Amino acid sequence: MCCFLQTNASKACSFIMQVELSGNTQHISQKENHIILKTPQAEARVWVYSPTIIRVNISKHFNTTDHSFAVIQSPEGNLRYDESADELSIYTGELELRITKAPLRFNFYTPDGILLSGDDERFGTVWQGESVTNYRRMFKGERFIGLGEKTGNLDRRGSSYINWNTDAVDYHAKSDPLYKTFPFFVGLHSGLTYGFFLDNTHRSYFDFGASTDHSMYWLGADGGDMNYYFFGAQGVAEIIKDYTWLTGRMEMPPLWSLGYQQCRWSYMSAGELLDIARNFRKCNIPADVLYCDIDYMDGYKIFTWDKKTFPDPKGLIDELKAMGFRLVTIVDPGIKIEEGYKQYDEGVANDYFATYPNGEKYIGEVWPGRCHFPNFYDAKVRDWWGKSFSALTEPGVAGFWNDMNEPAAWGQNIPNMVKFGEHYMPEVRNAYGMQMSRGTYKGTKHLLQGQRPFVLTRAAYAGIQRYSAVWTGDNTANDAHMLLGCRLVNSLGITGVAFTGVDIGGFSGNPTPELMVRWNSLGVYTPMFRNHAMIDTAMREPWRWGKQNEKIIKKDIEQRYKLLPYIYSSFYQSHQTGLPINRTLAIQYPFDEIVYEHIYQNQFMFGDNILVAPVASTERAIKVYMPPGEWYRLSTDKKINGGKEVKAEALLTDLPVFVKAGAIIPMQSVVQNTNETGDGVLQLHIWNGKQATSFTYYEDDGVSYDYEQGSYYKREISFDPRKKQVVLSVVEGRFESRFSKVRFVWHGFEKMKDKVVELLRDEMVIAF
Ligand code: NBV
Repeated sequence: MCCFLQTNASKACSFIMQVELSGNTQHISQKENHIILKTPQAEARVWVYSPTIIRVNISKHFNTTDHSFAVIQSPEGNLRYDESADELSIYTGELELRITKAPLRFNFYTPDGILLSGDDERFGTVWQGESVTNYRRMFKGERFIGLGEKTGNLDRRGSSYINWNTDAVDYHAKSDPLYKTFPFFVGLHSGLTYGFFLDNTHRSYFDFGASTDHSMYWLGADGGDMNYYFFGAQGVAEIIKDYTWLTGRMEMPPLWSLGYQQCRWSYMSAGELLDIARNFRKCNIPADVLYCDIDYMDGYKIFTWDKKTFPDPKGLIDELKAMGFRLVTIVDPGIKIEEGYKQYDEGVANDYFATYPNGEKYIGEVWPGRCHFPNFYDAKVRDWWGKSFSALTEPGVAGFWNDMNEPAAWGQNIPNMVKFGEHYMPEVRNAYGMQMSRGTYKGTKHLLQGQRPFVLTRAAYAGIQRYSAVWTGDNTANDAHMLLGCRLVNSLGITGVAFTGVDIGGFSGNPTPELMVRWNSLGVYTPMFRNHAMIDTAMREPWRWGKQNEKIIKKDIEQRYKLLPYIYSSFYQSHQTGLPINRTLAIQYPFDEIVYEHIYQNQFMFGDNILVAPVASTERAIKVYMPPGEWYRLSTDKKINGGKEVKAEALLTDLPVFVKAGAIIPMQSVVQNTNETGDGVLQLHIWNGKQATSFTYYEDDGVSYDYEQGSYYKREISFDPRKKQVVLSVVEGRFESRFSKVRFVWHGFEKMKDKVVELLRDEMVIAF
């Protein structure tokens, strides 16, 4: 039995997996803001979203609904195109799409007519049953980066991936799929960049030449349309900006969520949590956040408290607050089947749960036992879910941790016929965690009356950055996982998710003291710095590792707090531009081959100015790739000429961290938590360099949304080696800085003494 590829049309064939090509264009029309091309098999629609973003949707079903969980922008009106006998061309000024009519093929060109990316000439878009695949031409030397939380190498070429949000218990350094779906990647070849976002929530596939020859790669999904956005901007950072314009950017996070976070499955009682909090303060180890994992609940029923072990949640949270701690509690989607339990009763009464096609409610087992699962795709259900958080916000919970939302049920195999409203599970599964987080975020934002909620989620789909931070699930206490974690975080950054973290120390297993120390030193340079561990593992708090190691970990956590002004300003940059905090070197140096070498692929920039070289806990020296330019080792101020590989010492007390020449890094004195104002002196560290540089400094109250109404403090700080001066521009915004003085700390300058002056709102010019 076989089927033949027919370039003209699909021929009748009894074979169930018959291959259908998209065929030849027979009719072209224009409707409002898009063009429609019809073939006997399919319909393709094309929209322009901006001069660098074009959307193509090729469908067999001529569907009328056009919904996206990810995209928040609308196309431009007035689409214009040129037509010849064979082709149709859409030119935006920055990108050209040429559509071949017979067979129907889509090719994207730069304004100078160079092919950026396009269909494989032979196959283009193809269906087999309901599954749709786009075969694309692959260039010599083409690299691919992105897809978010995916194991493997920075360069995805030669690898294949599946998106199917999974509770990846015990995942390892090669497991796939994990918890999240980001069907977005950047292609790099011939000094050119492009981005590709397949907006389809079905199980999807990406094969970057892993299973084909070197002329073609392919991507597709089990159902839905070949619905993609093509990004033609030049530069990886530019593409990330465009992608996050399309799918949204994060709000400013609460400042406290950038402090040190201590978690465990579980602190079993209010008493235990308070002991942990007191011990942080006793040891003078800074920390801002403590967590309640599932055991705080009554029988794992969401939105309840165990009356014996957590008898007075408000009293507990008040005591924690008095010590400068915020509490985050976990929620899972599974609602226990138990009459008299509020969420169960309400969910049943209003039909809020997933069902079988005959209307019976789906039952799966999770922590509480037999459960129903909310249909988070329905706005009413999200609204109800959001309101239920009052059980947590009333006593004072400030952060909301969304777990098990792939969704997970014991056995990990929710039947395909389970329905969420009108959708069968496989159509929308990959967006379940995102829609749960959306309900959580909207609901808690409302309940907190003007305070920023901190939302954390395990499962996600493209666009999650609008609602939540993410962490990379149940990693393991070993070096491979620590290093993989850096790649996962870096890759999530390419797909627009800036607020990310891993379980520092490893969720399962017990880290060696060396691993714990090393991982904490990397935690300083991770957007979310959270230590977490599985039940029945050794306790993980900083003081559990012997006096000597406690001292090192304390120093690292102090370093995190010193860097908060820089980190907060970097979050502001993400909020404005979508650029991540942790950036693979491929963002700034996409065509530098060395960046992709396996020994260097974990390196990353932390914000604009800091380069971090992760090292296994067993190593005391490492080879580091220093990109072109001059650099300094952060701990010693030793100058290094870049554009080469160097050997760097990597003692457990001193992670190899480097600073760019000309860097401006605002810091502060050590505080024990972010409520403290410290000594009121903003420290401006400046590393000498040959080029003029600048840094956008940003501050606000760190907790409210007043910044949206102009209550912020923003100024440009520039360093000019020729004029020999540092200039702080006039302050923009109404907010009063929490600093009253500024200390200039000079690095790599000859005989320069620190200088402390009054911090003024007017322009300040400091000569050196
Ligand atoms: O709630 C318990 C754990 C949690 O600690 C972990 O961070 C999640 O990823 N949760 C998974 C459920 C148990 C998994 C074995």
